[in-house]
Amino acid sequence: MESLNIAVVGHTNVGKTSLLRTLLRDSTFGEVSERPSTTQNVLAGHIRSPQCQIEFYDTPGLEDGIGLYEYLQRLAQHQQQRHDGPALLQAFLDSPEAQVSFAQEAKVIKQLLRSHAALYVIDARDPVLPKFQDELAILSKSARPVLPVLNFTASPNHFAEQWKQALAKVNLHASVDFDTVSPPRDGERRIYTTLATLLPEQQSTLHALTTQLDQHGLDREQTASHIIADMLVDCAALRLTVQESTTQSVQLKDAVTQLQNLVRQREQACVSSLLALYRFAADSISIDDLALSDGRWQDDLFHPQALRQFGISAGKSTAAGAAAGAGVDIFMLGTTLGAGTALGAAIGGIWQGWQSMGKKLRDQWRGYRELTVENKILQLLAARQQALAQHLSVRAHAQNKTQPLSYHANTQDAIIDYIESARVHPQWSKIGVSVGVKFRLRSSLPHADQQDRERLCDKISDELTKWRIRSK
Ligand SMILES: Nc1nc2c(ncn2[C@@H]2O[C@H](COP(=O)(O)OP(=O)(O)OP(=O)(O)O)[C@@H](O)[C@H]2O)c(=O)[nH]1
Ligand SMILES: [Mg+2]
Repeated sequence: MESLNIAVVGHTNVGKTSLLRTLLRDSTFGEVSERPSTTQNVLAGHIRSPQCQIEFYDTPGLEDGIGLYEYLQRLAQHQQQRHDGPALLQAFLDSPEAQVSFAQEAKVIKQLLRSHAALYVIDARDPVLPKFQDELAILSKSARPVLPVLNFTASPNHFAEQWKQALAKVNLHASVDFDTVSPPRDGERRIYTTLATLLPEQQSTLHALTTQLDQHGLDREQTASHIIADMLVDCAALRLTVQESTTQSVQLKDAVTQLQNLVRQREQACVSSLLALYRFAADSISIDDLALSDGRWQDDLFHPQALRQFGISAGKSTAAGAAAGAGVDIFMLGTTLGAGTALGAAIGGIWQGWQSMGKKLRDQWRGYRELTVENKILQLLAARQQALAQHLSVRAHAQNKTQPLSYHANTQDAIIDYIESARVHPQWSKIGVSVGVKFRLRSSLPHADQQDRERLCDKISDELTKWRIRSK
């Protein structure tokens, strides 16, 4: 399949590379900086699928549009076909000036002549100056469709209207308002649908691209839910065993700390997976940097303030702090469970498990206590990761500063009921526990268990997706 080649051109520092980061959903594409002339060479990025293949070319800024336009005019006087724009541009590329005075501009023109169309990026905060009009006059000689992209339109003061009038005067009647850092919801789609009107023979490719973008968006949402559900099941099923005699001792505190650290690490792994899914660099966002719109999201997972931020009541046990086992349910598996039918029934699976353990094993378990992660913490984990997924799904890849999360998560009871059901299946947790445990976790689950775990993850994941869609 022949690829559709699109050059991204414009004055220096107008956001060409940033636009490509956003369109390619790649926060690592090229180099972006506040200083001019950051991009020195043409850099390609692509979107490829069986249905469409698009190559984008980032180019250096057109710095001396005025000088180049004057040079082209002089060159045209000696040209036989003075109305053949592409031939004139080729004559420029073949001239010594393309190596010397206009080396940077020559790279842009060369790429333009190799492309099917160009996106001309404009910093709409700039008034329409002659240098930009000269740039447009040069581009028009390429005989390639040019789609102006009015960037920085989310800034308070911009001249987008004046730009549209000026563009119409050079027969550029279609343009798209954009902002690479805070892109309008349908901005990307409008770029492609407008391009399709300028490139009728590429309509099916561009249509396939927009369909693919929609489908990928849906797929990403579902995968994000699965990533979160998997983490929640891992944390809900996580169990640490300590000797009963150590209940009031330093060891219990250590075990609580260990459990908390394991949960923190598992949450961080979930953050990393979500960043990779939405194609953000692993170090582009840390969980501590994320702010809620009404305050910082920097409190530790096990701090009552963290719960309050997400509208989860801290309750007495958690508010009492870590010494009382913040975020941790402590229940006896030994004597209490062995004798107390009520508790056994309440935690169903464990009771069943206890009965089927056999005497030898039961005797081994007597005198031990188990630590698991409290429901409120599971709720908070769900809320935080949901907020993160919501944020990443709309965050532009050109954005270099972390913006506050405008989304307020609210946990749903249905989800917590599902999540909690994993508590009685300690073997479902993939979290590696080595110190302080009585039994090592199984490295691989029996098939039936694997299927049950998958089914639960699917259920939780469906609920998570519905929840995010409702909150949009
Ligand atoms: N607020 C805001 N900032 C933007 C936008 N587009 C780009 N920027 C910022 O503007 C600066 C220049 O962006 P680049 O993408 O490097 O611009 P460029 O056109 O590729 O620049 P050169 O490669 O030097 O020609 C960076 O600091 C970007 O973060 C936008 O739409 N809104
Ligand atoms: Mg650049």
